[in-house]
Amino acid sequence: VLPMDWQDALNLDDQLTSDEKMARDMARSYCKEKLLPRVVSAYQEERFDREIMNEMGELGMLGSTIDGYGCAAMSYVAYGLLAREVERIDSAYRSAMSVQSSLVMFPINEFGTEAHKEKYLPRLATGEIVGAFGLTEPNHGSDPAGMETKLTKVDGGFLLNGTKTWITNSPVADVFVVWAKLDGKIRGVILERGMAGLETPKIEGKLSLRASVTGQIVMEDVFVPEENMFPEVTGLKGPFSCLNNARYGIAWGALGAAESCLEMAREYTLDRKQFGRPLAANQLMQLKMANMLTEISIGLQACLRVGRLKQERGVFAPDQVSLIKRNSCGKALDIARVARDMLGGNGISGDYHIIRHMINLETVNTYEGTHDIHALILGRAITGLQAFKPE
Ligand code: TGC
Ligand code: FAD
Repeated sequence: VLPMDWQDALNLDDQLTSDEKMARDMARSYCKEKLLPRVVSAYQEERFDREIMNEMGELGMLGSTIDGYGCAAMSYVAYGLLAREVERIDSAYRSAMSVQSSLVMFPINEFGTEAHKEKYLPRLATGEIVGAFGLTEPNHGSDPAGMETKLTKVDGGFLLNGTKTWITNSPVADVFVVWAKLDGKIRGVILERGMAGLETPKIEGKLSLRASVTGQIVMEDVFVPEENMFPEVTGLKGPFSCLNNARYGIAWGALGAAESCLEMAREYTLDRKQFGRPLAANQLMQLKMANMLTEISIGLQACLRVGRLKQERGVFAPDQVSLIKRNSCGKALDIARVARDMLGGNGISGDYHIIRHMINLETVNTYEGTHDIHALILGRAITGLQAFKPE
């Protein structure tokens, strides 16, 4: 009989290239040495350490799938593996990496002019500058088609008015990819900190994703030069193409958080004795861990499959990304809740990490399309009928 390694139950390792394994191992060491020691205080103090972007940049973890402009040209599977390692520590750190890579560098590389790419990508890749992505508005979250942020044509460019909210990294960002309507059509523009009329107030008092800084982008008659607009892309497929990439990374990342919860619950219940024997010797505990391992292992295989399909076909099938984003986030949240319970009173202590993952995963299950919005995307794919809104 071949033994099963519970830490790699379906032999994911065998399906990775040597470059992918190297990227994963590099990220794992970095996360353990640099991110883990700071995360408990960062979460408690609601603090995002800006230098994390420089550290990730130095290791090629920003815009890692882009070829050129100082980026690492890794495979999409390697990008997923990075997200999984980073989110083992905290979803906030994966969020910082996702936004920079998938929501800022990706659209500049995909939709930007050569001048945009040369101006921004090398510095985003090193973490010298930080980017943010503005789609969500106070009155339009799940339904960005209704956005109110508006561009008005003026001499040499546009005036931009509106408010984006719940924007990861906006208070510390140097550049902003913002989506707004021009004559009723959605367009993307690049803004820079310091433009007159642009403010980025921080949203205080979050109880989830506290090691990430979140804010608004408030734009009052911001003059945007014509050359700051993405020239070709119009409509929702602009922002949604970025979301396909970010959602894919999240699907891997959320399972990293779940793996971390399983590892901690296993270790704790092996050490902790009640009624004269380790908690892990109880069938109820083993059932919980068996369920966790099953969901994590199957979920990772699904992420790997979607990553390989992207490599083969060059694009993501968005509904497949919805399937794995929804599955990973929902399952990871369930796993974190059960793992929290397995630690009893200690389960609510920050020192044991699980409750932090659990509370973070509430955000991860909501942003980039909520669990139910992805169910409706899948429902539409199954039935051909959209259920988001009245026809
Ligand atoms: P719908 O009619 O479905 O589509 C409109 C146009 O967009 C195209 N499209 C896509 N293109 C590429 N990829 C996708 N995933 C696409 N989905 C749609 C579509 O082909 C169509 O193009 P065209 O040329 O025919 O016009 O649009 P709808 O208004 O009915 O939207 C439906 C719905 C609900 C699925 C969509 O609005 C949605 O996904 N809502 C969720 C919003 C969301 O995910 N927001 C995320 C904000 S960013 C964020 O959360 C960052 S967190 C970062 C972090 O910290 O990690
Ligand atoms: P709503 O759309 O109001 O949804 C509320 C509830 O209603 C949800 O349960 C939803 O599933 C449900 N619902 C909505 N429509 C339907 C329907 N038709 N049928 C059934 N149920 C429905 N956005 C950005 O643009 N950039 C960022 O960097 C970013 N970072 C974020 C960071 C954090 C910490 C958070 C919390 C959010 C962030 N977001 C960002 C915003 C995020 O994408 C939105 O919160 C998300 O898309 C949901 O929108 P909403 O909050 O307006 O909720």
